Amino acid sequence: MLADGNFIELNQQTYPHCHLHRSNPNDVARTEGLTFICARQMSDAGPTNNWMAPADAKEKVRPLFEGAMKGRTMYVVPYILGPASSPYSKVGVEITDSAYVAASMRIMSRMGKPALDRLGSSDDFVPGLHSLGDLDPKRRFILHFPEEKLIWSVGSGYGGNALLGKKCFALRIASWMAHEQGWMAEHMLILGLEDPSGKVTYMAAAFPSACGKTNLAMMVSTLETQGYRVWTVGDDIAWMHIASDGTLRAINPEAGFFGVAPGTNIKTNPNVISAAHHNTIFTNVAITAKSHEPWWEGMDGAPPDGLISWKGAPWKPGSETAAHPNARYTVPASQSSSISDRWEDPAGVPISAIIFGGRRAHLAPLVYESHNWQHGVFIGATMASETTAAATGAVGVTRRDPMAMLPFCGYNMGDYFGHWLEMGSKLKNPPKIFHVNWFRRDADGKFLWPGYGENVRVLKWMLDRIEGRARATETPIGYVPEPSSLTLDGLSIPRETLNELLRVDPGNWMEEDQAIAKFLEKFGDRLPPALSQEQKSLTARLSSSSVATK
Ligand code: TSX
Ligand code: MN
Repeated sequence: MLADGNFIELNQQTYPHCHLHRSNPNDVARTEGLTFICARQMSDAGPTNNWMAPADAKEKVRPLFEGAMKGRTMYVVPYILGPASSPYSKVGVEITDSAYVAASMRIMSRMGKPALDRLGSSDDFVPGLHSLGDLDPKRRFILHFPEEKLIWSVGSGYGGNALLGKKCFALRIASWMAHEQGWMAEHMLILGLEDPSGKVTYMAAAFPSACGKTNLAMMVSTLETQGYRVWTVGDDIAWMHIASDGTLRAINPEAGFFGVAPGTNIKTNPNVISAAHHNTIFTNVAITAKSHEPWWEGMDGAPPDGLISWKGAPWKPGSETAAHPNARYTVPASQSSSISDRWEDPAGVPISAIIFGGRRAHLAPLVYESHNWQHGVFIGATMASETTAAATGAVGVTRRDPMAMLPFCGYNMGDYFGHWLEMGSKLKNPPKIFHVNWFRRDADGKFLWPGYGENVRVLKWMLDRIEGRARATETPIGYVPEPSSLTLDGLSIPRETLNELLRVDPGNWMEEDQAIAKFLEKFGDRLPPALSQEQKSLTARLSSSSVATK
């Protein structure tokens, strides 16, 4: 890869065994418009997915593979998703003509011999066929055949389109399998919150993009002196099964972190910064011309002199960023000092809380708890984030992203909501479901909550709720913390700010409720009746809007 230019060597003193890969400038992100669920019935892909009939898709895309690998090296990449010895893990085999994909899969999965050993002579694996093709987006297709558990991807070498174990298998194909087999494949981080006695409580959390999921998964607690610490099990995907004792057990199907670099620094995520100093592949970051060290916007202060942009040209301050906004690090999970000692537990970790969230400038309180599992599923199904980056269009537009699965649910999302409801009824003591919003602003546009390591205070409140210690106030949307039940010592948050963080405005929520009702219509007769009932109950509670202390 060094010889053919696929890799550029980084500074081997300060970044040992680290390399830079530059992708084609027209191939820098997942392409959802070119991603298809090829189920026999269009209705099984549902209203939120692109669909092609399986035979039509194969006929259309097969010619793009013909001769595509001529003169290239073909890599056969067997891999395990999940700990090698876990009954919940699954095997895939990816065929690819990209050395970058093969090298990345070695970090992101258990690749090679462990996978062949696990597979033996079994044919129980998900085949994935990948070719770079000619990288022309007009000849790019990411196809999923869930009924035969098959993936075809051509025309892109970018992570989520090309590392077929990640979004294609671990989320889209796996969510279909999970629906068939009675488990869950979710776009969730998994963390453990250690309390002063040393007991660890595990939580899984789903957020839309740009909410800092990886940062939360690897958070450095500001309550460490009080004995509260956060351990990382995973930062992106959770596979969750109901164990024989009725608990929900989560494994991380991945073995690495494929994270967005820009914005990552010693303050926002110290653990990943120190982890990504060795054995790391960087994609589309800038580098310093003299010392060959990676750089990106938001790493620290001003850009250093002599930067080479992600496109390989000398960079000058101006319109384009030095690193691509979607530049990435690919780093082994084991290298994070926050990694949980149970991150490879074959039995998974028991999940006590599920957290949904989003970026809401004025609507959602810092945290609230659902009345029960069914109400929690309604909260997840209707979660939304307001857009920030000017690059993605209008700022402040509300985008609904149910369970953060909109681009990743491999089947009809109405059926997916139904599956969530059914899972809850099978769990002996279902996890509590919460919603968080780190992004509420005051009238001047200032963030009300300091976020980052201080979020442990919100996690602690959840733990106290689970253990029956913390008091909450019932509101039309769920239970919000009684201000005194939040641990705020060492933080100087004025009482008015706290009230504003926890406020539920019935007027604003009535507007939200109308938007939710409209959104749910999209799922037609595949929407579980329980969710329309939840929506109607919300309307009723908002109308009467009585507030009582539980
Ligand atoms: O990741 C974030 N988290 C979770 C951290 C564990 N971000 C970054 C989001 C983009 C990926 C946040 N941004 C968080 C947060 O909790 N909160 C905010 C908003 C915010 C930004 C800057 C400040 C405070 C809040 N700065 C100061 O208060 C000085
Ligand atoms: Mn993700």
